[in-house]
Amino acid sequence: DHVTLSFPKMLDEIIEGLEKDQKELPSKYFYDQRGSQLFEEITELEEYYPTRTEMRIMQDNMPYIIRTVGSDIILAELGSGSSKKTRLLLDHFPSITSYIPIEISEQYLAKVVQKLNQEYPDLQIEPLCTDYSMPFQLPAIAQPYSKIVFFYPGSTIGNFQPSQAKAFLNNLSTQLDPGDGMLVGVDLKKNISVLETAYNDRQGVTASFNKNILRHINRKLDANFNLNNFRHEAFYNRDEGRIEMHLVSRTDQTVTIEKEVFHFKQGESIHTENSYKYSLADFETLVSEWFSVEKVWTDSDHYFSLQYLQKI
Ligand code: AVJ
Repeated sequence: DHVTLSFPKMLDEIIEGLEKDQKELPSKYFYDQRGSQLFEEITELEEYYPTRTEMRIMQDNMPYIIRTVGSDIILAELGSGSSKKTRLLLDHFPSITSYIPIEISEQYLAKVVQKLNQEYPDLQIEPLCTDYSMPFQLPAIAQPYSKIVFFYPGSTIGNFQPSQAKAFLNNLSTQLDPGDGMLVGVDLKKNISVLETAYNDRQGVTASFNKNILRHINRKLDANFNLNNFRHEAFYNRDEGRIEMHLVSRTDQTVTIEKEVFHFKQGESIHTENSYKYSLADFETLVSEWFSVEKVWTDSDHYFSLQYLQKI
């Protein structure tokens, strides 16, 4: 974990979050190997509509998507995880010059790249283990290519607050020339009960995923969170247009992280994740300083969208 989850930075970010009045933790720290696996389980849940809806949109529009994205491209995937959606593209895309999976969870990335190398022996894969919420540099590609396309599926862009999303888009766009692009999945505003059900599954996989952030901190840092002393909470915040996930303290308790002591009152929460839901118009406004929205594909329920943006 030398690149991003380096000890001092992780510690600083965690202490900073827990010192706030509303305690918070950066959601990227869900994703160690176990967290990535739990997220994979979430994507297969009946209640969690985004993954299968996005996959369906991709399958239903594949020739059109491929025509829009173009050929001889460098495909750089942000938060590549299991690369399952990329496989869909790779299987229909004869001419991806290089694939750059960008992923914070180092061991998970190594495992997935090893598998991809076996499955796609002709594909040039240049993995990049980094925290892409910070400025980063794409590796240099030796072969000729027509353009760079970032692939950012899953509505993971919804984890950023709008101001953070703009800073992120600004960073990304420094790596792009006009005509380069981004294929991005964006979850849409919808019936609140559909949203809340998706983040409160009956099997409690989302609860385990949420609590894994504490386990990850215990493992990486000298910390003593007791996972049983927190309960999962997820709800739609209508004013902010986002699902919020929290871990609520079941009792008054203290937790020590590298000699720093934190107090939790019974009922006090740690805010662990935002998942913004957009209208098509709001998303277009969000990106408009850097990108034009070239194409939008959605499902028949208008639950989710896949969008092709072009750098302007
Ligand atoms: C992968 C970040 C898009 O916000 O829906 C799933 C993560 N959190 N269940 C999301 C998540 C709780 C997911 N993203």
